[in-house]
Amino acid sequence: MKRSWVIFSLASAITIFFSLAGGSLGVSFARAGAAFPGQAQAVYGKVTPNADGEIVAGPAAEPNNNDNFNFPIIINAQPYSNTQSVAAYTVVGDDPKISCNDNDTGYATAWYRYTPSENQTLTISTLNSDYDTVLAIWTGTRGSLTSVTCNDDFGGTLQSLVTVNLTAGTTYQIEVASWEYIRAGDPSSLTLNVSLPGEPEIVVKGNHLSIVNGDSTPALTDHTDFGNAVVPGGTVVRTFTIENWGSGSLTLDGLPKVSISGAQAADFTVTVQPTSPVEAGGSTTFNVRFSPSAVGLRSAVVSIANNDSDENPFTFAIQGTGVATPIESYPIYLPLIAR
Ligand SMILES: [Ca+2]
Ligand SMILES: [Ca+2]
Ligand SMILES: [Ca+2]
Repeated sequence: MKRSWVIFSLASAITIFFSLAGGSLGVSFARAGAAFPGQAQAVYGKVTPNADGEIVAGPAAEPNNNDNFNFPIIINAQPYSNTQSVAAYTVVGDDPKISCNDNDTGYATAWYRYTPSENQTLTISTLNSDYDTVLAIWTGTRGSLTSVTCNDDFGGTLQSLVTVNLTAGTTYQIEVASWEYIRAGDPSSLTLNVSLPGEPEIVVKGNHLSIVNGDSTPALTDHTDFGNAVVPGGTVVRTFTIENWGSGSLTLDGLPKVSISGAQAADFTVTVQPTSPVEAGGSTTFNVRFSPSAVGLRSAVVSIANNDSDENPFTFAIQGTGVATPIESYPIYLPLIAR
């Protein structure tokens, strides 16, 4: 087949007329400078004129995020963790069929890319994502991918985990597909983890938000700021979650497992301790009760001893504010004295 091509820039709301001789040909689109039709890459879409030779609606532009194979998130080093949303992510015509996926290509594909500088064995997982993932590792280029390995459901979860031998200098395309179609409002939080096999990865959350290890700025949003409690007697209880995003068992080896230190440590009590160990992909919770002994800002530090090699102990600051008991008011009735 013979092809012709032109390069031009487009502004919005401009109408372009194509003249195609020789029958019902289609028009393909590619980004300038990228590969063009026939080279299998960077084809943005193809439209075919109707019987009157008109193209009434062009193809949707491909997104410029890692929904698109051409815009992967580049992983530069490991251990690596990233959480993102795949809401509104799509599957396109040249997304590959995944051999371990009984749902063909799957849906809502997201792409990462990693090129190791040395031979490595790594564990790559989607543990702690909140939807049914399929994970596939490929080499090659768009539309011409060779499967290295893949996994649908790992260890009784709907998430995925592979341990793979990687060769120095080879570029690996890491694909996460959703097993099923993701509708608006469906769970769509993807967590991708890359770590050495058998390593745990601790993640601590308050109010469903990750708390950074060493966090020294308590916030109401992630419950590290407990807010106000009345002195005396008022209490505020917060629940925190410890998750294991790694592939090895996470051991909480403190005694107690969660301890409180700092200036006003006595105002904070761990009323429910977490359980240990936390298996790969698992989680546990603990409760902290704030009961201020004095008015004003009360501060302390939570510490969690564990076997995550680069986050032991895991610590974060907490605070709350003691407020005075409201003064109750009583109406006073004075006798009216007639003079
Ligand atoms: Ca996609
Ligand atoms: Ca799955
Ligand atoms: Ca870690």
